[in-house]
Order: sequence, then structure tokens, then C-alpha cells
Amino acid sequence: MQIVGELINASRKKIRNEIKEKNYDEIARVAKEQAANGADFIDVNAGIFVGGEADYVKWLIKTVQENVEIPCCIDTPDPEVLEEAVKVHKGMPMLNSISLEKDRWEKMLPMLEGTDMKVIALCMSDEGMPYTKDDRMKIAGKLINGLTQKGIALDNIYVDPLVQPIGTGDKFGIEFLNTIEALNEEFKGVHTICGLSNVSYGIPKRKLANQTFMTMAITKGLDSAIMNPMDKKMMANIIATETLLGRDPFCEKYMNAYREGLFEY
Ligand code: THG
Repeated sequence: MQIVGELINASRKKIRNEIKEKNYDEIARVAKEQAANGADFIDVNAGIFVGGEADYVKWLIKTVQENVEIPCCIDTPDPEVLEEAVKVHKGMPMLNSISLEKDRWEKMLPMLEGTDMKVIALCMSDEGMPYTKDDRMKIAGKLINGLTQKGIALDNIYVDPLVQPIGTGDKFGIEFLNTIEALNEEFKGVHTICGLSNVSYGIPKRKLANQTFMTMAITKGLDSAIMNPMDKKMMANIIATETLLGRDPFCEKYMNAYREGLFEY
């Protein structure tokens, strides 16, 4: 499982002011604790600062990269912000995200061509949010084919089928899970990713729903997630699920995690 640490996001009340005031030590701390707890990428999102977003994202990238070795996942729907942000990022970032929305698609494709950057392909189009597996697969197919036609490797594409709150539609969970399964069947080698905690918006005991949904999604083939790596139960749950699914030869990761005390929660 590849983990994108979600904590450096200005929409979180806890960190909004630290970003606004460019509190270097606090951002460095949150980057380091996520990396130390298993993050493979650090998501940076300053989307709430209208007009100042590019400046804040660039500062976040510099701050994160001065403190951890892992790359950033640059989280903005604005292609102009992405373009500026990519210039200050050292090494290969993950871009979050391209979609089939005309403006994003047309402005981001040239940015990706000829590079080895990773990109999240969000299942969204100008026709609005997809609800069923079939809606999502139509968009995903166009995204994957369009990207690979431009020479982008399947291994650099992370399809996000968009998790929607189960409280707003009983079938949103299963439609998402079926999409993960279909993506792995039809596009072998492509990655799948999501912001999984969306599923539990508006219902109690969110961690219970999130952890259960994570296990179900991994079973269908989910191989990456935007999540809180400081959630020890979730991290333990991921390791146990992968081991039980036969994706951990000789239970090595499970045993190592146990010995390192990662299951003491
Ligand atoms: N797909 C992609 N990118 C994404 C998302 C996605 N980026 C943003 C988001 N969704 C994932 N990131 C977060 C970051 C923080 C929180 C949730 C998702 C979070 N939320 C708390 C809550 O939900 O209650 C607290 C919010 C607060 O502090 O106000 O912490 O789906 N590609």
C-alpha cells in the first residue's frame, strides 16, 4: 500500500493558521511525523487561500522538502497553481489531480508529457459527479487512454474513483468498490487511490466505518490511499489485511510491524 499523508491541508482547522502564518517548525513537524509513520508522499493543499494559493503551496513544498526525503503530492484543482508548484519541487512529485474537466485536462496534459511525474486521475467530468460504477468506468477509460496515448506510463497513473459519503446514498460504497475491481481487471498495472475518509462524512464512529471500508477496498485491489498515517489502528488494519490476502510473503511485514510495536494500540 502506498500512503499519501493528508495532514498538511489548509481545510483542516488544526493546521489552517499554521499554514496562514507560515509556521515553519509546525509544518516541518507534521511532515516528519507522517514520514516516520509510513507515508510515501506528503499531500500539500492550500486551496482555501483564494489568490494566495500558489504562494502558500510553493512555501509548503519547500518546507516539506527541507525536512523529509519523500516527495509531495501537490493537491489543487487549479492547473496554473500546479504549474508553478511543480517548478519548485525537487525530484518527481505526484500531481493531485487531473480530471476530464476540459480546462484541467487541456492545461495539465502538456505539463505531464515527457516527464516521469505521478498523477492522480480523478473520475470527474464537466457532466458532474459520477455515481455508478459504469459512470466512473467511462470517465476512467477516457482518462487512462488519453494519458497513455501521450506516453504516460500506467505505473504513473493513480485513478481516483471518488469516494462519496455513505450517508448520502446507500449504494455509494459498493459502486466505489466495484469500480476498484473493474479498474484492476480492465487496466492491469494502473494504480488506484482515494481519499477514503469521505465515506464516513455525517455518520458517527467514523473510524469504524473508515477502517472497515479500507479492508473492503484493499480486497478489491486498492493499492494507495490519501489518509492519516498517524492513525495507528488504520495502519495496523492495512498491514493485517494485506497479509491475510496473501500479499505479504512469509508474513514478513506483519511480523516486523509487530516487533516494532506498531500493533500496540
Ligand atoms: N481525492 C483526492 N484528493 C483529495 C481527496 C480525495 N484531497 C483532499 C481530501 N480528499 C483528502 N484529504 C483530507 C485531509 C484531511 C481530512 C480529510 C481528507 C480531515 N478531515 C477531518 C474531517 O473530515 O472531519 C477534519 C476536518 C477539519 O479539521 O475541519 O482531517 O478524495 N485525489
